[in-house]
Amino acid sequence: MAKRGLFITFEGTEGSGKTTQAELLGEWLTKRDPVLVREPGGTELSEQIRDVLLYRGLEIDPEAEMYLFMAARRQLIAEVIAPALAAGQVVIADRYHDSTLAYQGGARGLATVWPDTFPRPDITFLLEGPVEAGIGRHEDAGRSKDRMERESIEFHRKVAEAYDRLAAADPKRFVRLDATGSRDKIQFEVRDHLKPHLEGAD
Ligand code: T5A
Repeated sequence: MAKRGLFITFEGTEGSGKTTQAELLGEWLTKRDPVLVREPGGTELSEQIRDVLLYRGLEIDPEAEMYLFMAARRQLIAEVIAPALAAGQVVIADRYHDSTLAYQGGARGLATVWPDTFPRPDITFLLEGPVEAGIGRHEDAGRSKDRMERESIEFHRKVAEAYDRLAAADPKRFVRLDATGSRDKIQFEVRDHLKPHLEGAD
């Protein structure tokens, strides 16, 4: 059977520390030459869709929004994720399809599916903590709010509840981490959980 790499994803609400942890993990795994991707984005088309989704201040129909996120993802899979996994590489994704299930499914109330052509992650780290704390981190960093971040606190609470349900339904794949811990503590836990997977991936 063809060798498959290791597919690691990070999920969570706004400002929960996904990017920070994905980057720290990339540094730890640098000798394995991991592929780091962020969503939406990571290809020319996907970055253009990201601009439309996050920055343009457009009124977007919720279902159209879902398909745009998924179109950006499908292009990223085709150009980057699937070839890297087929080549046996480690792929680290800062958000993936669980974001669509939580934001468009859980918070916007749309019916969602997991397309057969979207590879399933081997392990998903869910960073959990009060949604206000994550939004507060962005405010502390002086970052202006994008189209999604401007949604109400109730919207972001629904996202957190949806993540909670997703993790409860798939405890083998999800690893729940306390996002209120220090960067180093969280990263230590990430590495600890990954050790058995990495032995298998050698
Ligand atoms: N979206 C996305 C959907 O609705 N559907 C989808 O299918 C997809 C893929 C993406 C938006 O699109 C939505 C979700 C989002 O609203 P984005 O800009 O990529 O937009 O937003 P996020 O993925 O949420 O990324 P953020 O930058 O907002 O948050 P992160 O990556 O969770 O947090 P991070 O690491 O950037 O950290 C935030 C701040 O906190 C500090 C960092 O230094 C930084 O200042 N920090 C910590 N501070 C204290 N303790 C720690 N442990 C810390 N870790 C990080």
